[in-house]
Amino acid sequence: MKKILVTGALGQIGTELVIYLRKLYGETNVLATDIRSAGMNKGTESGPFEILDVTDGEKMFQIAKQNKVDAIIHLAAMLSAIAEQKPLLAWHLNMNGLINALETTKELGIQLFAPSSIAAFGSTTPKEKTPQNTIQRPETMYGINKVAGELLCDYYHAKYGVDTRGVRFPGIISFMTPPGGGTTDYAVEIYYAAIERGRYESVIEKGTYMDMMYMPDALHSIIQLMEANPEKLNHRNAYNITAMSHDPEEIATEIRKHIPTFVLDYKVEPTRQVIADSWPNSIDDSTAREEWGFCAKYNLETMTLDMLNKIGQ
Ligand code: AKB
Repeated sequence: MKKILVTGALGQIGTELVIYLRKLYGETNVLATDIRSAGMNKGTESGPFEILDVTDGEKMFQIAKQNKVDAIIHLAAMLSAIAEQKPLLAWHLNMNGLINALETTKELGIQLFAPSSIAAFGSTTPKEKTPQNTIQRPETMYGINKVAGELLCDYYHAKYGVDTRGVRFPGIISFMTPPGGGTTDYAVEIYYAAIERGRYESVIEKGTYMDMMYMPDALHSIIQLMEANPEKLNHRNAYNITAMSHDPEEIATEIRKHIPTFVLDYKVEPTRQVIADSWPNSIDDSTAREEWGFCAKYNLETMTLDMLNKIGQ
């Protein structure tokens, strides 16, 4: 049975991924790691957990070696909006964390999943149906980290044969653990606010479209790509994937089908808006569909229904 180490296991994706992986591969075969203690998170407490600061390469290597892991899923990162406030810290965490994961997987001859993001595109990238291979000149520190990360993962694959794989995640919507410091976070907050207060003040302007995906599709995509036949993977780092593209108004309209009195106001936050304006309106994920069968199940309608039900419970 495959043994997997997850970094950033207490984050938005990590929390749910660890639970999902443990169901698939067995409790003891998934080692959750994070810079914080697992006591803060019930789901991750059920199996092995180690404190790991991903900028400590020696510790990452030792933990991976001692636990004889076959793969690292490297999720620890600083997201786009907060990275604009702390660019040097973002570079340190995002780049050194990744280089340590690449060195560890190279030395141990194991697999690496390192996610990229729609942030890897910039304002000179074609905005509609952004192709798999296109201009990538992002204007944010996070985006620069992501492009550099994609190139490094390809480099380690070509030069050292490391089995690196990655996707360009859109904004991920979920109800278990909130995201922190991202530009797409509003699309999660809006659901909580709808249930708790019946109104929401969006930091992102109406008419701003960004790609989104519901968590179950994001989790499935990671496993599907990790298990895909390597011979079919011509664009390892990283594949465009998406499920939907919406602006705040469209999400609000969908919420109003369930909460008719829901009110959406705007208090646009300039930092996040500039970032959102530089990202694609919608990306083309046909390469992921062709090479490893990616196919999202949730759309805005089915996701909204599930989000409201789960938050309302
Ligand atoms: C962010 O908004 O920074 C992230 C992302 C799209 O990578 N959710």
